[in-house]
Amino acid sequence: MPNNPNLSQKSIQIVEKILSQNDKKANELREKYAHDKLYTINLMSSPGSGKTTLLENLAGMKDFRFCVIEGDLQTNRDADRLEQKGIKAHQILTGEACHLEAAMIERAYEALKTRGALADAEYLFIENVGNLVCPASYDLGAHLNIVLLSTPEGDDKVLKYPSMFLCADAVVISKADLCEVFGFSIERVRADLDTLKSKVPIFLTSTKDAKSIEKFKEFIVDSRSAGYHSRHSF
Ligand SMILES: Nc1nc2c(ncn2[C@@H]2O[C@H](COP(=O)(O)OP(=O)(O)OP(=O)(O)O)[C@@H](O)[C@H]2O)c(=O)[nH]1
Ligand SMILES: [Mg+2]
Repeated sequence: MPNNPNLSQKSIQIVEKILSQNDKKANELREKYAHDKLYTINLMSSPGSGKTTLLENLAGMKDFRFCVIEGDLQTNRDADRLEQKGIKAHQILTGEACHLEAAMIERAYEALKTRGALADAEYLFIENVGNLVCPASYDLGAHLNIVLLSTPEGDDKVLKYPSMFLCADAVVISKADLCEVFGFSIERVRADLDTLKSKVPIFLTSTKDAKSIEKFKEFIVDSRSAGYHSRHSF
C-alpha cells in the first residue's frame, strides 16, 4: 500500500481489508477457471481505447471459442454488441465503481455458467471498466493481464500510470492505423516499458489490419498452450 498523506490510518486499514478479501476471492476464481478449463484474460485500459472492438474482431476467428464478462458503470451496450456477434456476454453494472472486483466476477461467472455459456468456451475475457488506475489494484485471477493503450491517448502514458503497466503481461497498442496522425512513438512506449518491467510483449492492432488482430490472438493461444499464468502480485 503506497504512503498517501491524504489517507487517514483508519481508511488505510479499510482499503487493506477490502483488498485482502479480494485476493482470497481471486484465488477461488483461479480454482474455478482451472476446474472449467477456461483460460482467462483481463483487458484493462482507458475508456474508449478499443477493448470491445478488439473482442468484436476476435469473434468468429477459427479455433477461438470465448465468452465475455463486461464491466461498465452503466448500460448493457458492450454486452449487446458482443451478443450481436454471436459471443455470449454477461454485463456487470458497477454503478459508481471504477473497477471490477473478484466478487463481481464470481457472480457473473455463475450467471454465464447457468446459461450454459462456459461449456463450449476455451477462453474467458473480462473487459474491465475503462480506467487506467483503479483496476490495477484488483486481482481477478486472470491468466493474462493485458493493457491496451490507443494511439490517440498519446505515447507518454506508461510512466504516468506505472501501476497499470506493471500489471501487464502484454501491452496492446490499439488504433495503430492512427499512429502517424497522432505522432505516436512506439519506440517511446517500448523504452518506457523497459524501465518498468523487462520483456513485456507489445502488439500493434488495428481494425484495418486483420493480420494484426490474428497475431494477438496467436499470442493468447500460445500462452494457453504454454500454461502461462501471470505472476503479477496485485
Ligand atoms: N481508427 C480506429 N478506431 C478504432 C479502432 N479500434 C476501436 N476504434 C474506435 O474506438 C472507439 C471506441 O472503441 P470501443 O471498442 O468501444 O472502446 P472500449 O475500450 O471498449 O470503450 P469503453 O468500454 O467505453 O471503455 C469506437 O468508435 C471504435 O470504432 C482501431 O483499430 N482503429
Ligand atoms: Mg467497451
